[in-house]
Amino acid sequence: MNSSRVRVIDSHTCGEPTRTVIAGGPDLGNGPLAERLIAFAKNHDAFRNGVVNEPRGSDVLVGALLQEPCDPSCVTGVIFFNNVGNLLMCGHGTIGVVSTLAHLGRIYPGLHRIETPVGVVTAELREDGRITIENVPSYRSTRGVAIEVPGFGPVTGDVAWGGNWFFLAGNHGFPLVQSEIPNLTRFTLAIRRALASQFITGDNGGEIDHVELFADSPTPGIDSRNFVLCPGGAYDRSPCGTGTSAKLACLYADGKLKPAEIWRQESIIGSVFEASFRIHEGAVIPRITGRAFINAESDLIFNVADPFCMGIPS
Ligand code: PYC
Repeated sequence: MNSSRVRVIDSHTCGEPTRTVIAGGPDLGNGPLAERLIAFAKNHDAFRNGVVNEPRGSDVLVGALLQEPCDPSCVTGVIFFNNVGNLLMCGHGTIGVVSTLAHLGRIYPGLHRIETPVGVVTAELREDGRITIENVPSYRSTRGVAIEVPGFGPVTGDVAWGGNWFFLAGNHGFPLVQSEIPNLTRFTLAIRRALASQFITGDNGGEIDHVELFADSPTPGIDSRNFVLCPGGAYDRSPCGTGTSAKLACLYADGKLKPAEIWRQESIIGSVFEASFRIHEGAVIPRITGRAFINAESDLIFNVADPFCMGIPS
């Protein structure tokens, strides 16, 4: 046998793609998801590369590897990965996974629990296809961090957790429009390098691998537009579930948004998440509503005779 197959379902959530591996993935055992994530990163990086990167994928694709959950009240466990490594949590990806499970007839409208390496998230699948996820507790760890960004000058932003670590800045001087995407990408990459060189991290040294810029939206009824740089250098086509969660935590900390108030977050391509939060034991629990569409069901073929069987090495 010189080839193997990996069964995937592709979807996009507000424009941001998710490739869910439903069969043919590596065996990571049945320990806690955080341990399985470490095993995946250590032993199966070629698989990650082969599934999401060229020639089968692209920089923007996020992979979701379904796992048997430890907690039997969860419908599935999931490990998210991208073009350069793994994601601890992924909001648009969770919405994509829920749509995929519904497409497969494994779940129906109602409430579902999903295990991730950073905790259990819940998802409500509605009759109209919209999905609301309730994310992990989110919080701002540092307010008003001033950094010097080489080539661009000083920038001030907050550091916050929404399932991943974010640097969030509103006062940056760039218009958030699609024609500016190459410049926004250069700018946010420079911010990320500056954060690393100035040893600015999330709590416990957590790497700030996402940068999120905000501006007003030109669309009536929308509270804000964002541009989100993802760890591998691509920008999020969706408003970013974990990034919107981090934003809610900052708004709450600043007294600008109350529990249950709606925040409409628009992405740089104009897609929208409707967000709100509740407070549980003092923590912000974000709720993010969006919609995903299935756009492919396929078998990835891994042929050992193919020199780029496991993706193009970077
Ligand atoms: O929706 O949380 C998200 C996300 C993270 C990276 C890309 N999308």
